[in-house]
Amino acid sequence: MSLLQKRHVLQSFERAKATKARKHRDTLPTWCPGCGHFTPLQGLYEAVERLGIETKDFVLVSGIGCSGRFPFFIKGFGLHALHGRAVPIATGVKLANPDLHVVIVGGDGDGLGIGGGHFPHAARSNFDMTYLLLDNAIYGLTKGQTSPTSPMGMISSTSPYGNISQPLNASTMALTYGATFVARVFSQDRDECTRLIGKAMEHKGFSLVHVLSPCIEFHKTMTYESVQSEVAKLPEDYDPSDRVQALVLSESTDPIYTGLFLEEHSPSYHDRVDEIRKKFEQPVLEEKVVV
Ligand SMILES: Cc1ncc(C[n+]2csc(CCOP(=O)(O)OP(=O)(O)O)c2C)c(N)n1
Ligand code: SF4
Ligand SMILES: [Mg+2]
Repeated sequence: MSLLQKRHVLQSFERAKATKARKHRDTLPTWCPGCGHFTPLQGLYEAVERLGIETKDFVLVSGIGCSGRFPFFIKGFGLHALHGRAVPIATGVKLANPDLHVVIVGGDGDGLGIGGGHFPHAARSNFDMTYLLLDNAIYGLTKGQTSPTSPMGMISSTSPYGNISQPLNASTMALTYGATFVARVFSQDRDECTRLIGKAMEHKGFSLVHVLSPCIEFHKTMTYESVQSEVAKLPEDYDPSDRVQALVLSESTDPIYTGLFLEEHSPSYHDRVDEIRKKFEQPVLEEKVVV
Protein backbone atom coordinates (compact mmCIF):
# COMPACT_ATOMS: atom_id res chain seq x y z
CA MET A 1 0.00 0.00 0.00
CA SER A 2 1.41 3.40 -1.00
CA LEU A 3 1.86 6.27 1.48
CA LEU A 4 -0.96 8.27 -0.11
CA GLN A 5 -3.27 5.29 0.14
CA LYS A 6 -2.32 4.75 3.81
CA ARG A 7 -3.13 8.41 4.45
CA HIS A 8 -6.58 7.89 2.95
CA VAL A 9 -7.23 4.83 5.06
CA LEU A 10 -6.43 6.82 8.21
CA GLN A 11 -8.37 9.87 7.06
CA SER A 12 -11.45 7.81 6.25
CA PHE A 13 -11.50 6.55 9.87
CA GLU A 14 -11.02 10.08 11.20
CA ARG A 15 -13.82 11.36 8.99
CA ALA A 16 -16.18 8.62 10.05
CA LYS A 17 -15.51 9.32 13.73
CA ALA A 18 -15.52 13.13 13.58
CA THR A 19 -17.88 14.88 16.00
CA LYS A 20 -19.70 16.75 13.28
CA ALA A 21 -20.21 13.49 11.44
CA ARG A 22 -21.68 11.86 14.55
CA LYS A 23 -24.54 14.33 14.57
CA HIS A 24 -25.58 13.36 11.05
CA ARG A 25 -24.48 9.75 11.05
CA ASP A 26 -26.76 6.79 11.54
CA THR A 27 -24.23 3.93 11.57
CA LEU A 28 -20.51 3.72 10.85
CA PRO A 29 -19.82 3.37 7.11
CA THR A 30 -19.04 -0.19 6.06
CA TRP A 31 -16.89 0.76 3.05
CA CYS A 32 -13.31 -0.48 2.76
CA PRO A 33 -11.08 1.88 4.75
CA GLY A 34 -9.66 4.36 2.25
CA CYS A 35 -12.57 4.11 -0.20
CA GLY A 36 -13.11 7.35 -2.11
CA HIS A 37 -16.77 7.45 -1.08
CA PHE A 38 -15.92 8.62 2.48
CA THR A 39 -15.13 12.16 1.37
CA PRO A 40 -18.44 12.96 -0.37
CA LEU A 41 -20.25 11.46 2.64
CA GLN A 42 -18.36 13.82 4.93
CA GLY A 43 -19.02 16.62 2.43
CA LEU A 44 -22.73 15.90 2.61
CA TYR A 45 -22.70 15.91 6.45
CA GLU A 46 -20.95 19.27 6.43
CA ALA A 47 -23.14 20.76 3.71
CA VAL A 48 -26.35 19.75 5.52
CA GLU A 49 -24.92 21.24 8.72
CA ARG A 50 -23.84 24.49 7.05
CA LEU A 51 -27.14 24.96 5.23
CA GLY A 52 -29.08 24.23 8.42
CA ILE A 53 -31.22 21.60 6.74
CA GLU A 54 -33.36 19.71 9.23
CA THR A 55 -33.52 15.93 9.10
CA LYS A 56 -37.24 16.00 8.39
CA ASP A 57 -36.69 18.12 5.26
CA PHE A 58 -34.04 15.93 3.68
CA VAL A 59 -34.33 12.76 1.57
CA LEU A 60 -31.46 10.76 0.17
CA VAL A 61 -32.21 8.35 -2.66
CA SER A 62 -29.62 5.86 -3.84
CA GLY A 63 -29.33 3.02 -6.29
CA ILE A 64 -27.39 -0.21 -5.71
CA GLY A 65 -23.62 -0.35 -5.34
CA CYS A 66 -21.09 0.56 -2.67
CA SER A 67 -22.17 4.15 -3.40
CA GLY A 68 -25.77 3.03 -2.91
CA ARG A 69 -25.11 2.43 0.79
CA PHE A 70 -25.05 6.18 1.47
CA PRO A 71 -28.55 6.46 3.02
CA PHE A 72 -27.58 4.00 5.79
CA PHE A 73 -24.85 6.35 6.97
CA ILE A 74 -26.79 9.57 7.28
CA LYS A 75 -29.61 10.57 9.59
CA GLY A 76 -32.69 11.51 7.65
CA PHE A 77 -35.13 9.86 5.33
CA GLY A 78 -33.48 7.58 2.82
CA LEU A 79 -34.35 5.13 0.11
CA HIS A 80 -31.88 2.45 -0.94
CA ALA A 81 -33.71 1.80 -4.17
CA LEU A 82 -33.26 -0.45 -7.20
CA HIS A 83 -30.13 -0.65 -9.30
CA GLY A 84 -30.22 2.29 -11.74
CA ARG A 85 -33.54 3.62 -10.52
CA ALA A 86 -32.44 6.25 -8.01
CA VAL A 87 -33.11 9.15 -10.40
CA PRO A 88 -36.76 8.36 -11.30
CA ILE A 89 -37.57 7.50 -7.68
CA ALA A 90 -36.03 10.77 -6.50
CA THR A 91 -38.05 12.59 -9.16
CA GLY A 92 -41.21 11.03 -7.72
CA VAL A 93 -40.24 12.09 -4.20
CA LYS A 94 -39.67 15.67 -5.37
CA LEU A 95 -42.95 15.74 -7.30
CA ALA A 96 -44.84 14.48 -4.25
CA ASN A 97 -43.29 17.09 -1.95
CA PRO A 98 -41.40 19.90 -3.69
CA ASP A 99 -40.35 21.39 -0.34
CA LEU A 100 -37.96 18.51 0.39
CA HIS A 101 -34.23 18.68 -0.27
CA VAL A 102 -33.69 15.66 -2.50
CA VAL A 103 -30.19 14.26 -3.01
CA ILE A 104 -29.51 11.31 -5.31
CA VAL A 105 -26.40 9.18 -4.83
CA GLY A 106 -25.21 6.56 -7.24
CA GLY A 107 -22.22 5.00 -8.90
CA ASP A 108 -20.99 5.09 -12.47
CA GLY A 109 -22.54 1.68 -13.15
CA ASP A 110 -25.80 2.62 -11.48
CA GLY A 111 -26.23 6.03 -13.09
CA LEU A 112 -24.60 5.64 -16.50
CA GLY A 113 -25.11 1.93 -17.15
CA ILE A 114 -28.42 0.39 -16.15
CA GLY A 115 -29.86 3.78 -15.13
CA GLY A 116 -28.39 5.74 -18.02
CA GLY A 117 -31.77 6.44 -19.58
CA HIS A 118 -33.03 8.43 -16.60
CA PHE A 119 -30.21 10.92 -16.18
CA PRO A 120 -30.94 13.04 -19.33
CA HIS A 121 -34.59 13.55 -18.47
CA ALA A 122 -34.03 14.69 -14.89
CA ALA A 123 -31.35 17.08 -16.17
CA ARG A 124 -33.25 18.54 -19.12
CA SER A 125 -36.38 19.04 -17.02
CA ASN A 126 -34.25 20.91 -14.47
CA PHE A 127 -35.73 19.11 -11.45
CA ASP A 128 -34.54 20.86 -8.33
CA MET A 129 -32.37 17.98 -7.03
CA THR A 130 -28.69 17.25 -6.46
CA TYR A 131 -27.07 14.20 -7.99
CA LEU A 132 -23.83 12.93 -6.41
CA LEU A 133 -22.35 10.60 -8.98
CA LEU A 134 -19.51 8.67 -7.35
CA ASP A 135 -17.32 7.60 -10.26
CA ASN A 136 -14.72 4.93 -9.54
CA ALA A 137 -14.78 3.64 -13.13
CA ILE A 138 -15.65 0.13 -11.95
CA TYR A 139 -18.46 -1.93 -10.43
CA GLY A 140 -17.21 -1.87 -6.84
CA LEU A 141 -19.90 -3.79 -4.96
CA THR A 142 -19.88 -6.74 -7.35
CA LYS A 143 -16.08 -6.95 -7.13
CA GLY A 144 -14.56 -5.15 -10.04
CA GLN A 145 -16.26 -5.53 -13.41
CA THR A 146 -15.76 -3.04 -16.26
CA SER A 147 -18.17 -0.10 -16.02
CA PRO A 148 -19.33 2.56 -18.51
CA THR A 149 -16.56 4.90 -17.33
CA SER A 150 -13.72 2.34 -17.31
CA PRO A 151 -10.84 3.38 -19.55
CA MET A 152 -10.12 1.65 -22.85
CA GLY A 153 -7.85 -1.31 -22.32
CA MET A 154 -8.80 -1.89 -18.67
CA ILE A 155 -8.51 -5.53 -17.72
CA SER A 156 -11.21 -6.98 -15.52
CA SER A 157 -13.20 -10.19 -15.14
CA THR A 158 -15.63 -8.92 -17.80
CA SER A 159 -12.93 -7.59 -20.14
CA PRO A 160 -10.04 -10.04 -19.71
CA TYR A 161 -8.39 -8.87 -22.95
CA GLY A 162 -8.90 -5.18 -22.15
CA ASN A 163 -11.95 -2.92 -22.38
CA ILE A 164 -12.75 -2.20 -26.04
CA SER A 165 -15.43 0.49 -25.49
CA GLN A 166 -14.92 4.24 -25.04
CA PRO A 167 -15.57 5.51 -21.50
CA LEU A 168 -18.46 7.90 -20.82
CA ASN A 169 -17.82 11.27 -19.21
CA ALA A 170 -20.53 12.11 -16.65
CA SER A 171 -19.73 15.85 -16.52
CA THR A 172 -19.92 16.23 -20.30
CA MET A 173 -23.13 14.22 -20.38
CA ALA A 174 -24.78 16.46 -17.80
CA LEU A 175 -23.71 19.56 -19.75
CA THR A 176 -25.11 18.09 -22.96
CA TYR A 177 -28.36 17.08 -21.28
CA GLY A 178 -28.99 20.64 -20.13
CA ALA A 179 -28.15 20.40 -16.41
CA THR A 180 -27.91 23.88 -14.91
CA PHE A 181 -25.15 23.11 -12.39
CA VAL A 182 -22.24 20.81 -13.20
CA ALA A 183 -19.17 20.30 -11.03
CA ARG A 184 -16.39 17.74 -10.89
CA VAL A 185 -14.24 17.05 -7.85
CA PHE A 186 -11.52 14.60 -6.84
CA SER A 187 -12.55 12.89 -3.63
CA GLN A 188 -9.10 13.52 -2.15
CA ASP A 189 -9.94 17.23 -2.07
CA ARG A 190 -12.11 17.27 1.01
CA ASP A 191 -12.76 21.02 1.32
CA GLU A 192 -13.63 21.36 -2.35
CA CYS A 193 -15.95 18.36 -2.08
CA THR A 194 -17.82 19.97 0.83
CA ARG A 195 -17.93 23.35 -0.91
CA LEU A 196 -19.29 21.99 -4.18
CA ILE A 197 -21.85 19.69 -2.57
CA GLY A 198 -23.14 22.62 -0.50
CA LYS A 199 -23.26 24.90 -3.55
CA ALA A 200 -25.05 22.21 -5.55
CA MET A 201 -27.66 21.80 -2.82
CA GLU A 202 -28.24 25.55 -2.75
CA HIS A 203 -28.67 25.64 -6.52
CA LYS A 204 -32.24 25.91 -7.78
CA GLY A 205 -32.48 23.27 -10.49
CA PHE A 206 -30.70 20.06 -11.44
CA SER A 207 -27.16 19.89 -10.10
CA LEU A 208 -24.56 17.23 -10.74
CA VAL A 209 -21.49 16.73 -8.59
CA HIS A 210 -19.27 14.27 -10.42
CA VAL A 211 -16.91 12.82 -7.83
CA LEU A 212 -13.75 11.03 -8.98
CA SER A 213 -13.75 8.48 -6.17
CA PRO A 214 -11.10 5.71 -6.31
CA CYS A 215 -12.06 2.12 -5.45
CA ILE A 216 -8.89 1.05 -3.65
CA GLU A 217 -9.95 -2.57 -3.57
CA PHE A 218 -10.67 -3.43 -7.20
CA HIS A 219 -9.45 -0.69 -9.55
CA LYS A 220 -5.77 -1.29 -10.12
CA THR A 221 -5.11 1.70 -12.38
CA MET A 222 -7.46 4.46 -11.10
CA THR A 223 -5.66 5.14 -7.82
CA TYR A 224 -5.26 8.28 -5.68
CA GLU A 225 -1.80 8.72 -7.18
CA SER A 226 -2.96 8.32 -10.78
CA VAL A 227 -5.90 10.73 -10.38
CA GLN A 228 -3.75 13.24 -8.53
CA SER A 229 -1.28 13.27 -11.42
CA GLU A 230 -4.09 13.82 -13.95
CA VAL A 231 -6.27 16.51 -12.39
CA ALA A 232 -5.97 20.30 -12.39
CA LYS A 233 -8.29 23.03 -11.10
CA LEU A 234 -10.19 25.04 -13.71
CA PRO A 235 -8.32 28.25 -14.63
CA GLU A 236 -8.84 31.14 -12.17
CA ASP A 237 -10.49 33.33 -14.82
CA TYR A 238 -12.84 30.54 -15.94
CA ASP A 239 -16.43 31.73 -16.47
CA PRO A 240 -18.99 29.14 -15.24
CA SER A 241 -21.81 30.72 -17.24
CA ASP A 242 -20.36 29.60 -20.59
CA ARG A 243 -21.77 26.16 -21.48
CA VAL A 244 -19.70 25.78 -24.65
CA GLN A 245 -16.46 26.49 -22.80
CA ALA A 246 -17.63 24.11 -20.05
CA LEU A 247 -18.07 21.37 -22.65
CA VAL A 248 -14.62 21.98 -24.09
CA LEU A 249 -12.89 21.86 -20.70
CA SER A 250 -14.93 18.95 -19.32
CA GLU A 251 -13.76 16.86 -22.29
CA SER A 252 -10.09 17.58 -21.63
CA THR A 253 -8.12 14.53 -20.48
CA ASP A 254 -4.76 16.25 -20.09
CA PRO A 255 -5.39 17.64 -17.57
CA ILE A 256 -8.74 16.39 -16.26
CA TYR A 257 -10.28 19.61 -14.96
CA THR A 258 -12.04 19.81 -11.62
CA GLY A 259 -14.20 22.60 -10.26
CA LEU A 260 -17.49 24.26 -11.13
CA PHE A 261 -17.99 23.94 -14.89
CA LEU A 262 -21.43 25.49 -15.11
CA GLU A 263 -23.87 27.43 -12.98
CA GLU A 264 -26.88 28.72 -14.87
CA HIS A 265 -29.98 30.31 -13.40
CA SER A 266 -33.14 29.27 -15.19
CA PRO A 267 -36.60 28.22 -13.96
CA SER A 268 -36.73 24.78 -12.39
CA TYR A 269 -39.33 22.17 -13.33
CA HIS A 270 -41.47 23.25 -10.40
CA ASP A 271 -41.26 26.94 -11.35
CA ARG A 272 -42.57 25.99 -14.79
CA VAL A 273 -45.37 23.89 -13.30
CA ASP A 274 -46.33 26.85 -11.10
CA GLU A 275 -46.51 29.09 -14.19
CA ILE A 276 -48.90 26.65 -15.86
CA ARG A 277 -50.94 26.35 -12.68
CA LYS A 278 -51.34 30.13 -12.56
CA LYS A 279 -52.77 30.10 -16.07
CA PHE A 280 -55.42 27.60 -15.02
CA GLU A 281 -56.22 29.50 -11.87
CA GLN A 282 -57.20 32.58 -13.90
CA PRO A 283 -60.99 32.97 -14.32
CA VAL A 284 -62.17 31.02 -17.34
CA LEU A 285 -64.03 33.25 -19.81
CA GLU A 286 -67.44 32.00 -20.78
CA GLU A 287 -67.26 30.49 -24.20
CA LYS A 288 -70.17 30.31 -26.57
CA VAL A 289 -70.84 26.68 -27.29
CA VAL A 290 -71.71 26.09 -30.90
CA VAL A 291 -73.74 22.94 -31.43
C1 LIG B 1 -31.00 -5.18 -11.90
C2 LIG B 1 -29.66 -5.45 -11.27
N1 LIG B 1 -28.62 -5.77 -12.09
C3 LIG B 1 -27.41 -5.98 -11.56
C4 LIG B 1 -27.23 -5.92 -10.21
C5 LIG B 1 -25.86 -6.22 -9.65
N2 LIG B 1 -25.14 -5.04 -9.25
C6 LIG B 1 -25.24 -4.55 -8.01
S1 LIG B 1 -24.29 -3.19 -7.76
C7 LIG B 1 -23.77 -3.24 -9.37
C8 LIG B 1 -22.78 -2.23 -9.92
C9 LIG B 1 -22.30 -1.25 -8.93
O1 LIG B 1 -21.40 -0.38 -9.53
P1 LIG B 1 -21.53 1.17 -9.39
O2 LIG B 1 -22.90 1.61 -9.69
O3 LIG B 1 -20.45 1.78 -10.20
O4 LIG B 1 -21.32 1.41 -7.82
P2 LIG B 1 -20.01 1.19 -6.93
O5 LIG B 1 -20.23 -0.13 -6.23
O6 LIG B 1 -18.84 1.16 -7.81
O7 LIG B 1 -20.03 2.34 -5.97
C10 LIG B 1 -24.33 -4.30 -10.07
C11 LIG B 1 -24.04 -4.61 -11.49
C12 LIG B 1 -28.33 -5.58 -9.40
N3 LIG B 1 -28.21 -5.43 -8.08
N4 LIG B 1 -29.53 -5.36 -9.96
S1 SF4 C 1 -15.11 -2.23 -3.00
FE1 SF4 C 1 -14.27 -0.30 -3.74
S2 SF4 C 1 -16.06 1.09 -3.94
FE2 SF4 C 1 -16.62 -0.64 -2.61
S3 SF4 C 1 -16.22 0.05 -0.51
FE3 SF4 C 1 -14.41 -1.06 -1.20
S4 SF4 C 1 -13.07 0.54 -2.04
FE4 SF4 C 1 -15.12 1.41 -1.91
MG1 LIG D 1 -18.57 2.30 -9.59
